[in-house]
Amino acid sequence: MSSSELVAPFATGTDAQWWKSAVVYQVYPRSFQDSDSDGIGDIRGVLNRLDHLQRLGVDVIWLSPVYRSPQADNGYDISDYEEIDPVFGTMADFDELLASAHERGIKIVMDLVVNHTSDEHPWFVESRSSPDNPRRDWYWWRDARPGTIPGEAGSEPNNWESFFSGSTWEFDESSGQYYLHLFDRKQPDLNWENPEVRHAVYAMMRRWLDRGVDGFRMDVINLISKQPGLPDGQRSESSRFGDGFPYFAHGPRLHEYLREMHREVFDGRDGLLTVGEMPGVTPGEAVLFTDQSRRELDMVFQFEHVGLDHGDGSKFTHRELAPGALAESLTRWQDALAETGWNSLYLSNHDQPRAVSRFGDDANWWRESATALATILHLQRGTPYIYQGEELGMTNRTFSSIDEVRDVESINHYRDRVASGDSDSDVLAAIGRIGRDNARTPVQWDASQHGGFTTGTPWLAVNPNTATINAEDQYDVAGSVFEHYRALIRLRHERAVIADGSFRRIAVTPASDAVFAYERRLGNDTVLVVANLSSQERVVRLDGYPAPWTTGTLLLGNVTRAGHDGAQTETELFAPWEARVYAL
Ligand code: ISL
Repeated sequence: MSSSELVAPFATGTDAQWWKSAVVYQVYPRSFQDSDSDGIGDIRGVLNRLDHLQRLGVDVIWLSPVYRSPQADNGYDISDYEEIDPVFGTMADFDELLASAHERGIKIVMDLVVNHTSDEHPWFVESRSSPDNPRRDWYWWRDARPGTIPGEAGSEPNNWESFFSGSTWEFDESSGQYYLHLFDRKQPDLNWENPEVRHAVYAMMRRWLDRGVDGFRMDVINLISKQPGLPDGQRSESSRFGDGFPYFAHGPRLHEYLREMHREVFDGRDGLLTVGEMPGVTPGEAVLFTDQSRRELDMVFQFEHVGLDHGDGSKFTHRELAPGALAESLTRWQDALAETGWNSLYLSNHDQPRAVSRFGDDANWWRESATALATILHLQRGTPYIYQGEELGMTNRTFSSIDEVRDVESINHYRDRVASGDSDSDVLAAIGRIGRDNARTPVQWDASQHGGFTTGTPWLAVNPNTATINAEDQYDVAGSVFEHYRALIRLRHERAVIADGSFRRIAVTPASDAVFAYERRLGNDTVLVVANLSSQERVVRLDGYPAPWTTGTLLLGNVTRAGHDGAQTETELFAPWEARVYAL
């Protein structure tokens, strides 16, 4: 493919809210493309695949962490914010990637992981060295619970449970104190109460912007302010831990910190994008974080729709996804941020299972459900995010042994549950359904053994279905998942109504949970999306709405058909997972 054949990407221009018509693509570098045969993806690998991203037409790359890191959590444990980890390449490679992406009109947004560092970061090494070290207070050090013996189980300063199993407190023999880690024990939480910490982070962010990067995706940024006193969480009968979430999320100084960061880092700079990852954020709070006049963030990642299939207590406890629940949840967020604020739109990322396996029907209607889900997501009001491989319809895999699993969260969970008496096969089944390694198998570029990802041995096995699901087989193939994504991106770039229009859900009769219909409107321009999100045929009739199949123009669909029979009919038969987009 010569570069003249490539679709020119969206011209990002100078408009302050350019990201309203942009589409972001997440690269998880470890699994994207290996260039040096060590089995791990790297920055030169991303460079080698920029054609793919340009062909797709995306405007922005969100690059998961490439900083120096012991890789306890695949780079979300950073030991140097200003160096590139040798596993991913060098700073020269990074600069070349940035320049090359910019030449193609693609921006690069960095992952910013500042709720915690690695325990190997010099700041923590100093902090740990002695209770009087000037950096002691850069992290959360606490004594054992009064009346207990330091270091014994149950002596932790409070009863919070880590996201990655076990207590959030790690005992440090040499000082007899504990440090806080909401994630792995190799990820100590920074103490944002300390202004020196905040200003060190802001200075580091400014240096990246000076280098030319285009913004930040901020890892668990809603956890940086904690409730003073770090109170015990409420305990349930089933656990020795309490629920610390109300005390470590959305703490009292969160808005203050975000506004300070904005002032210190972003004021006076144009063309940037900021998105805060915020597990547990409510629509009301999201409006505040993303209200442009408050000068906090451009958008947030909310978690409501990716929690719909979580059972009580943990994500590993499954609850059947209720029909219609996804559309209902997405609609609630569209309505809540209709006037003020802005949504980010996503179905998957490196922490979630594959969207087509989770929300679609990858066994029977793989192509149809992957494209239907893409359609309903991308044409909402908000900025869509594509996670690598989603544009190919990549699926979950199965794990037949814990030895095939690499993710620290899944491995800790496995250890914990098997020690408590759960069976190996039950725990593996849960990991196969919801575990993070589903998303982290390497990108499937072609049908060869390792999918074109590496000529070495991949760090995590490539899904064997690369034989049938891969990029090479989808380029320029009408109706392929890839070409469908490409068409959706083009629609956003070409039609102001997709970027800026209002959203309104349209009811259908007979009422059906499976059908998601909505209208986008800007002035006289109206686009209507109708999708059957089920594996059964559905007869669709829109409530009090002119039948688009007789009055509208079909802009995009995912099922080939001869066309409407021409009769003036209010109802229309939708095939399983059929999605259509009409201009009215
Ligand atoms: O995947 C999850 C566990 O169920 C989420 O709770 C996840 O841990 C949460 O979304 C925060 O994710 C981010 O921070 C983590 C890192 O492991 C994730 O990869 C990152 O996206 C700690 O940095």
